[in-house]
Amino acid sequence: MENLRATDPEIADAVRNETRRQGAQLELIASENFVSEAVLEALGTTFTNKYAEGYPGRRYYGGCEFADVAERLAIERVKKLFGCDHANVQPHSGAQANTSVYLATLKPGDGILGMNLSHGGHLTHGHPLNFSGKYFTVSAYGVRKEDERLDYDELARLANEKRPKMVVVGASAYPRQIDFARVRAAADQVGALVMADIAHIAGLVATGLHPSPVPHCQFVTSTTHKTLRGPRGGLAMSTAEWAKELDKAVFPGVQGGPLVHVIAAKAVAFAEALRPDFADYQRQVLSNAKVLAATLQGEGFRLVSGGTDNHLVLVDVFAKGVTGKVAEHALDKAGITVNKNTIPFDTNSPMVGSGIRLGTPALTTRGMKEAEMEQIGRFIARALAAVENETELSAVRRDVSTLCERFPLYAARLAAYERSLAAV
Ligand code: DSN
Repeated sequence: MENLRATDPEIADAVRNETRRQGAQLELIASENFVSEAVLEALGTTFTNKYAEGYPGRRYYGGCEFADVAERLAIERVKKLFGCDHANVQPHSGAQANTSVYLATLKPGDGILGMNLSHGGHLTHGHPLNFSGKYFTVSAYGVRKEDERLDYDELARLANEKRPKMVVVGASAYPRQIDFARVRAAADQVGALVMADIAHIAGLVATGLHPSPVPHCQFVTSTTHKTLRGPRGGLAMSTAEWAKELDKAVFPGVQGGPLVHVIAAKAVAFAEALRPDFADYQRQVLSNAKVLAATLQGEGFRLVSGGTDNHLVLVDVFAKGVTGKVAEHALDKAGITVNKNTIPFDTNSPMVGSGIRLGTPALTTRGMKEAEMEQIGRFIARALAAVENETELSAVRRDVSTLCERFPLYAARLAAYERSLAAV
C-alpha cells in the first residue's frame, strides 16, 4: 500500500487496522464472510474508472469492450450456478435488487405480502420505515408461536384475504429451511408473483444444500457477499418472460452506471462458487452451525426454533436474563463479534433485542471446524455468564486470541501493510 500510505496515511492506517481487526477476533455475524485474494484483486482494478450504462453489447458509452467481457462472464456464471433463465448482475446491493423487482412489477399502492422483520424477514420486504412499506400496501406473515417455524397456513390465509400482487419470501434471521414450493402454491391461489430473496442462503442454494427457489419463483434476488462469499453487492434473477422488464428496472429504472470493478469481482466469486471445493465449504458451514447450536444448547441456552438447518443460529439470551444489546457488548469485549437481534414475539425493542444472531460462514472460510465451534460455544457461554466482569471478559479475549492465531487471515496482505506503514 505504498501509494495509499503516501497519499493518505490516515486511510492507510484504517485499512491496516481493519485487516488486523478481522483476523484478531471471531467474526460470527451471519451476513459476513471473507473474500478471496482473487476477489480483492478484482475489486481494486482500473474497472472502477469505467462508465458502462446499459448492458453488454448495448452501452451508452464507448470503450466498454472489456466491461462487456466481465459482465458477460458474471451473467453466464450466475446462470450456471442457479440454473435461472435470466440474471442481472448490476444491482449495487440486495436492497437495489429488490427495489428493481418491485419497479418491474408493481405500481404504488399495490399489495405485497412479506415476512415480518421481527420474525426474521428484511426491511425491504415491506417494513414501514423502508420505501417498500411506504409505497406499497403491506401485509406480513411470520412464524408460529409454538415452534417458531414459518407459518405457511397463515401465509396462504393472508394471500387469500389480502390478494397481494407480490409475495416476498426470504429472511435475514430465520434458522430453518424455506419451502418455496408452498409459498408459490399460496401465491398461485390469487395470481400473485413470487420474489424469493436468498441473500443469506445463496451459497447453500448454489451448492444444492438448500432447496432452490428458482423453479418456483418469477424472481430471485440476493446479495453476493454473505454465504456466496463474493464482493459486497446484489444480484437479480428472473424467468425468461420477465427478463426485459427486470433489466429495464435495474437500469435505467433504479440505477445509473454499474460498478464494473464490483461486477468483475462478482464474476471471480461466481467462478469460485462453481468449483467443487465450494460445496465442501458450504457443507462445513452447515456442520459448524449445527455444532455451535448443540454446544450452546448444552450450555443451557434456548435457541429460536430449537436449532438450525442453515448457516445461522438465533439465541434467546433474554431467557438467561441478558438482553441482546448487553450480550453483543460483552461479547465484543471478549473478541467475539455478533449482532443483537430481535426474536419472534420479542418483548424488547429492536435497539435492545432479546437475541443474538450467530453465523458460521466467515469462521468456516478461515478454516475452523467442529472442534473450534465447540470451543467458541463455550467462550460465548463464559462471556455471557460474566457480562459485567471485566476480568473474565479479558480472560476470554486472551483465549479467543490464541484460537485466532491458529487460523491466520489475510496474513501476507497484513504483513505487507505492516511493512509499508512501518517504513513511514
Ligand atoms: N443487514 C443484513 C443482515 O445482516 O442480514 C441484511 O441486509
